[in-house]
Amino acid sequence: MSEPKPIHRHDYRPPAYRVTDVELTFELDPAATQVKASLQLERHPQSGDDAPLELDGEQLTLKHIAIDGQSLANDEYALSDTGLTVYNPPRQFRLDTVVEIAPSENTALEGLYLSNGMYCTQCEAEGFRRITYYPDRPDVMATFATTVIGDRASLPVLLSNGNPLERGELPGGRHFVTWRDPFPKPSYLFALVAGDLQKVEDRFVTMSGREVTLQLWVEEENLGKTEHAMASLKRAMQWDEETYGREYDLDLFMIVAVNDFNMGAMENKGLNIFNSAAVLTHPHTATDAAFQRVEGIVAHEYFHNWSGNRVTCRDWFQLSLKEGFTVFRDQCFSADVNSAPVKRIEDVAFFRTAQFAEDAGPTAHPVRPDHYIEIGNFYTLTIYEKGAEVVRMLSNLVGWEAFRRGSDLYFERFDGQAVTIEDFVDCMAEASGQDLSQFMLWYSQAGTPEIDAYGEYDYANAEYHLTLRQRTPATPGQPEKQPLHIPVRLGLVGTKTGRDLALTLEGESLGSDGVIHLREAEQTFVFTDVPEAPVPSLLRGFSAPVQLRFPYGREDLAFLLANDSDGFNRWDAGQRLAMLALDDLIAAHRNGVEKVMDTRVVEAFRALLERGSDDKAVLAEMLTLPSEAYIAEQQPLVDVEAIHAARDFVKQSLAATLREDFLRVYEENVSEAPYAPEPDQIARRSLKNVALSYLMAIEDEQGIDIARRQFEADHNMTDVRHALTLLTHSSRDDLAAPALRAFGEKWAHDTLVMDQWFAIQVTRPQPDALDRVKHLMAHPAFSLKNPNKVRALIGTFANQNRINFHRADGEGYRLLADVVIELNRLNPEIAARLVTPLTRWQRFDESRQELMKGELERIRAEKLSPNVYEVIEKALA
Ligand code: B3K
Ligand code: ZN
Repeated sequence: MSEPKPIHRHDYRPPAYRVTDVELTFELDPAATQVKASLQLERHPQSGDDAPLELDGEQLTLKHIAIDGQSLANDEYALSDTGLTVYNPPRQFRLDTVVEIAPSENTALEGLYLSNGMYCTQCEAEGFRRITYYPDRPDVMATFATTVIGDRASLPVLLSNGNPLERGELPGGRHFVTWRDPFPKPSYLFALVAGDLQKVEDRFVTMSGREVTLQLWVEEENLGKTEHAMASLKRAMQWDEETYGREYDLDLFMIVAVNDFNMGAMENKGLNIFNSAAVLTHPHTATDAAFQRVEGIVAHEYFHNWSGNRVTCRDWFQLSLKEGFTVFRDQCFSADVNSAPVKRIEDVAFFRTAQFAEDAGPTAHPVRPDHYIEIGNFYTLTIYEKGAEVVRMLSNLVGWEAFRRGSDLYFERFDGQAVTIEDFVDCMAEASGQDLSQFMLWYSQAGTPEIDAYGEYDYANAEYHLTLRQRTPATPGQPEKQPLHIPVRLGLVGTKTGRDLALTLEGESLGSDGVIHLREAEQTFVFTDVPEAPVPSLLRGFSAPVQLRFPYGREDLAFLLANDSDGFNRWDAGQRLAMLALDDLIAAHRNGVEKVMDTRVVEAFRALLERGSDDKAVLAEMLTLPSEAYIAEQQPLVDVEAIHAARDFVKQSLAATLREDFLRVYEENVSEAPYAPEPDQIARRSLKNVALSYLMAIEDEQGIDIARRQFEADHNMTDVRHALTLLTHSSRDDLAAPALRAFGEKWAHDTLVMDQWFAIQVTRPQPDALDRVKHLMAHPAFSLKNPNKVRALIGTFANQNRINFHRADGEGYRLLADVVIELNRLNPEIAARLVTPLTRWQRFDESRQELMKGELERIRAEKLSPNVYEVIEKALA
């Protein structure tokens, strides 16, 4: 077996031929769909006369090939497993091909496949080559006309990109629809859907007064779950007009919900295809978190119409150009329409857990990678979330107005083109007049920068000296790192007043909340006219994706938790305070000494509970302890049991001491109002449910009673799921079993709710969790072919049930490896993603390291897809 070879960014060459127009005709059939393609091609002026035409193509059966109507002789072209070469084509010509493909056999869910009897496509990044022979690269942009032919009775709805041109009947009970997309696009944005679907329709009038028809296509039983997505879409359209001056460009915008989908959703031009979990909601089936996720993803895909579709990527190394920018845009949108501080807290809490872990592991890569084997492995937290943090830093560095001018320039200058990250950053530099050359290192250097900060108050001179030292640890292939340009937003909080002091740096006033620019390996910033000793509040709002350490005392943190004017840093002070206490308890557990709860943490929590807050959602976040995954990220070596025990101990101690407060907070926030996914209601529910978690931590009768009643009251999925989780995770089977049974029976017909039912059970801390996973894999609602099921059951277990996945006997690892081996054959993209927890073996004790590596070796012995091969090779390098 030949090893797959990496592709290097520096090897980029423009295509030898460009495609101007494409005509496609699909005759749909599960086992033998016929795809006719007619491409108008033109040789690039810089390519030689003898340049062959290279087209990508995989798993296609070629039936016919002709140039300008002349069939090609066998020696005029060559076929391989990965494509088709045509020798000596003319300078300008039409290429006609006919191929046959088998959607029903497509379990990888790339290209054209079947989901629940519905035909659908996923072409990003390289799925179009499984549909027809084509230069399947983002820098080839063409207009597409697509005719879809199918059986009228079973496939009444036939969709593709753009506008419908023509439709009609055909012999044999078939019908057709022809679509035309006037905007030139790369093949990865092609889409086709055919099935028995129903639509919900609405309209949006753009800022220039054009009317756009909005359609959401779903299976009939889901018609009642579309309202929120449609409302979100309209909000997103309006937000993009108001915030970026961008309006929608076609007369029709369609979203289709499908059950089998590798990712959340896909931004195909005019025809977004969504994982049903990322679009369907109903108060009884979806939690607040799901409502918010749907809103964010609908917006994200819509925003891609400009940041991604109108202006796209030159090559896949530039992926973060569209993804980082679009995530930044959807984050700002969600912050604007919900609680901004909570959105930031949630995003950063996730980022510092999951992206930091990626950056510290064997698959670490820069926001713009230099090479890859399989681009499908690079839809990562680094490309998406760190990419968004980099764009956020840019917007903060140049200021919103210059950023907006820069984005206007970018969209206007590059409209209809496939461009690079430099093109984007150059627009920002041009619009702001700033030198962003050092900043570019954020795109090329992998790893999480660490900043060690020290501060000293000079009473005699009323100065505060702040020294920052930066260092980025080595990552695979990048042993040496250079100092980055890091914006650090900060305040100095006066210890007497509890207020932000005015910041004066080298004679310049920065207001009371300012940004300093760290560019050197070490820099000291001297603030003058500081009238009292301050506690520094550093990296406010997480102004850069770094790990910042400062030798805070616990009093300092309690002080910031109570006084910091920056909501984000107030939360962060609480997290840091809890971390100090947790560190002690982890050590106590390891040393076998009695655990003692830090009273300062208890008092800080008591103060929070008593004082309350205007923003209940922020308060709920402040009362939430760092997750086991985050705690693990902060340890030099992960001690799974000690982390679990320490966190449990803190939770129970807080619950026991502050029981009355939690009870009061719970009761104050109960509401009978009809469910709405609005910020105020969501905030109350989260606060109430955090309180209930504490009450259930000690499992006293009153807590149990409340949880049971909340479950039975059946008001909305947020409350029901939370109560069910607490009952299921309790130590009492007489609580868990009946609730799970009732829920499972009630929702057996709803695949998205069953996903939640799986996830709730496999996160149980009880030692039977692993057996349950195995048992549930045989459940009729489970299928390895459905990515949502795999994520809900296996992914959730491996990523969120740390104590059981990392069982000392290695059974958790073995189970994961077994599933990865099977999925490697069925769906390589999902398999490569699922194996991630095993790749982090370096973080654990020796015995677990051996067990994890053993499983990785066992996977390596299989005949691997390029996806899994690349991840395993990195993990074992
Ligand atoms: N652009 C898609 C990514 C799909 C790629 C799958 N291999 C989703 C998104 O970021 O909007
Ligand atoms: Zn995206």
